[in-house]
Amino acid sequence: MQFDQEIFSLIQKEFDRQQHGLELIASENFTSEQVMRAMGNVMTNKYAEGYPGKRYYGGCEVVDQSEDLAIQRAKKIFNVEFANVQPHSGAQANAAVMLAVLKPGDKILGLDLSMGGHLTHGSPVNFSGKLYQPFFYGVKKEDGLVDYDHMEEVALRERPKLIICGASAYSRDWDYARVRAIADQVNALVLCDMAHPAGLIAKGLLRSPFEHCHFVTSTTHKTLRGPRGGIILMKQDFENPFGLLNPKGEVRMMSDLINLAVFPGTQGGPLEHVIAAKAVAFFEILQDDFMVYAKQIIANAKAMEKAFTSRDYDIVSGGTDNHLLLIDLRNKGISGKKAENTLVKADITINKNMVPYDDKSPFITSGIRVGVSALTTRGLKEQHMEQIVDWIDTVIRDTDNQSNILSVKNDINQFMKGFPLYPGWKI
Ligand code: DSN
Repeated sequence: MQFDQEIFSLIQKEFDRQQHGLELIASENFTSEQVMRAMGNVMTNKYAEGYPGKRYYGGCEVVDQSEDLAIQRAKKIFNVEFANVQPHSGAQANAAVMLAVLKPGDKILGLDLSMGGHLTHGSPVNFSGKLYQPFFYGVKKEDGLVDYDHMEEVALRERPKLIICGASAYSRDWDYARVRAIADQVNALVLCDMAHPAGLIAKGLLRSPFEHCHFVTSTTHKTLRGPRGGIILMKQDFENPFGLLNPKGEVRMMSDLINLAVFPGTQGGPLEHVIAAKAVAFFEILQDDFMVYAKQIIANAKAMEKAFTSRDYDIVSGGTDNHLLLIDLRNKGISGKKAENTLVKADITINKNMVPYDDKSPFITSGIRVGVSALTTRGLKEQHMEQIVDWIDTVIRDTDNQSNILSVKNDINQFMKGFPLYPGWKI
C-alpha cells in the first residue's frame, strides 16, 4: 500500500502550527499522548451498535469492557448514577436529550446564541430551532450577567418543556438552583450543557449542576481535555414525566429513553476508539494532578483578566470565574473579525465572537473570546499571561504594522519552544 504523503505532511504541518503558536481558543485543548494513542488504534475497526452486554454484533467483549470503564469513570468523576459515553459530539448529546424528552414542535428555552449561547440551544439554523419551538433569555445589558428574571418571564409566558442552561461564551458561574426553581414553576425539565467548564466542575471549582439539572451534557475535549466527543449524565434516573410509554405500555425511565435516543435514535455504531480515549481522559481527571491543572486554569484566567483590564479592555460581565474571557473590542475601534485575522498572523489563535447586544453580524462581530485551558496544559502560568496580553495588545493596537506583527510572531515562536508539545512524538 502506498503511503499517503499528502495527508501525513498536512498532519505534520498542523502539529507544527499547534506547537509554535499561542492557542487561545476557549473550546480547545491538548490531549495527553495516551489519550491520542487510545484514539488511533484497532478499536476503530470494531462495530458495536448497542450497549455493553447488549450489542448487535459479535466480538464486542473487549470493547464492552472499555466502554464500561468509560461509563464507570464518568460516573465517579461527577458522582452521578447515569452516564452515556457514546455521543459523537456535544451537539449529538444535546440532540439525544431533546429526542428523549420532546416531541417535534415542543417549546424549548435557551440562552440566545448572540448572548453567549450555543447553536444547539435553539438557534434557527440548527435542528434544535427547526424541530422544536425555540425561545430565548439573555444577559443583562448593564452587567452582562445571565438575566434569570428574563428567563423566568419567558418561561411563565411560554411554558417550555425544556429549559437549557450553559453557554459557549459566558465567563461566569451559573445559578442552577434558580434555573431549577423557574423550571419547576412550569413543569419543565432542565438540561445543563456544561461543555465549556466541565473540567472545572469535575474538580469542584465551580458550582455543580447535578443537584438541580435533570440532564447534564458535555463535550469531552474542552476543559475535560479528552478526545473530541460528547457525554450525557444524570445525577439520578427518574420516570419520564411526559408520559411516553414503551411498546408494552409501561412508563419509561429516563435512562432508558436517553440510551434509546442516542442509539438507535440519533446515532448508529459508537466510536469505540474514541470511547476508549474518553476512558483514558476520565482516568486522568480522577488523578490529583488534574486538580492542580484545573486550579491553574482559573489562576491563569484571572491573571489574564487583570492584564486585559489594566490595558482598558472591556471584559463582558466584568471578569471571569472560569477558563475564558469575552472581550468587547468596540472601545478599541476594531472588529472581532479584524482582530482574529490579524492575531493569527502573529500565531495567536483566538476566535471572533459576538458580544451581548452586538451591532455587528456573526461574520464580523464586536468581540473576541479567549480561553486559557490549552496554554495551561502547555505549562504556562500566571506570570506568562501578562506577556501574552501584551503581545495581543501590541498586534491589536497597530493592525497594519506588518513588521510589528512579524516581530511578535517571532517572539511567540521562540517563547513556545520552552513549552514543548508531545516531545519526541513522531507522526
Ligand atoms: N464550537 C464550540 C465552541 O467553540 O465553543 C461549541 O460547540
